[in-house]
Amino acid sequence: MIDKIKGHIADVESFNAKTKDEIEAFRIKYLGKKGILNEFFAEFKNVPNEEKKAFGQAINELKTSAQQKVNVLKEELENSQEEKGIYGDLTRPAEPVEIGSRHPISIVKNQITEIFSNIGFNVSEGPEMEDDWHNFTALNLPEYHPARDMQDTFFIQTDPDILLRTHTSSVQVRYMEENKPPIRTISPGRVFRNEAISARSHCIFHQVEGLYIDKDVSFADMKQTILYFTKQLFGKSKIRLRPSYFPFTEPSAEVDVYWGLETETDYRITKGTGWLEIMGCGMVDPNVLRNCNIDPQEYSGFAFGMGIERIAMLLYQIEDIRMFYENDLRFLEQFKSAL
Ligand code: 2U9
Repeated sequence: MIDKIKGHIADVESFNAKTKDEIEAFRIKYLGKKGILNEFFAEFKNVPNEEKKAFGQAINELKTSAQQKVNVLKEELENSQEEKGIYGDLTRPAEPVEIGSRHPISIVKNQITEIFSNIGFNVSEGPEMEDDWHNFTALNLPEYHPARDMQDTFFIQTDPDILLRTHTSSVQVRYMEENKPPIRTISPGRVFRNEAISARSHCIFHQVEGLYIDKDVSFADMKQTILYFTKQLFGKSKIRLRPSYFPFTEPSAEVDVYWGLETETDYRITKGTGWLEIMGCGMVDPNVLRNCNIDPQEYSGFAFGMGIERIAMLLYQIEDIRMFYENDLRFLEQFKSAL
């Protein structure tokens, strides 16, 4: 009997199969319910006691080698099929590819950047963690200047000299320190203000600030540049400048765009006036130029700044600024853009 089993083990070891069906037939022959192994197991009770141990070992050996053979043959078959066609079934439907969409803040930032780059502005970037000089002092906001209270600041640990920038004007201070006029640069970026979060404002938001320095740059140049920008971005060609105050510009102004009063939404967002405030601007204060090693006798310039969230909320009629930071796909998937 044991010799018979040994004969089967030899057969199993020398067995080969090329197809799935052959392997399955082999499996059934040895390991199936009515297979050879079960026949031997049924025979076990008739084996004399002194032979039981050797018999048991032999059928276990047969079982293991049959199982191993089935596994090895199946694996070989799979590998050879993969080799035959590494691309698999070319007629099968393709995997669906989910195409992501750009974040609305990036879309609007890219649009603004594009509009200004078409009239010769480059893009400058700088650190989000700033020192007091670049964020405040160089911008005509010396220590104890009351205007510093206008922007509640996040300081880094206990060092009062290191902070999270409250505006991207700091980038432009750096740019002026490193470049000679003529300067035409815009600085998009993330800024931080220690403000309570609500539907209208957030402690982290994005700005684009612009700076133009050259000989004989006038207030009229600024006005025309801003008008060009509002026409391009909003398709609106009426603006007004209201006097305002910023420590880094003099004179300073708030820019309103005439949005119109055609729809109910126009009424609501303009509070019935038709006008919408979209940015601030002004002629760069001579002190700021001096702080950045530019002679105010020789050069003048204008600067402007806007909040990207505010503009994106107007363009897309988004009611709550917090939507930008929640990463809700139902919100984000609505924005498709080539830019
Ligand atoms: C330098 C000198 C002057 C940048 C300017 C504004 C006016 C302005 C605000 C709009 C909404 C910031 O996001 S906001 O809160 N900004 O109104 N920004 S002029 O003036 C500069 C910049 C750099 C060297």
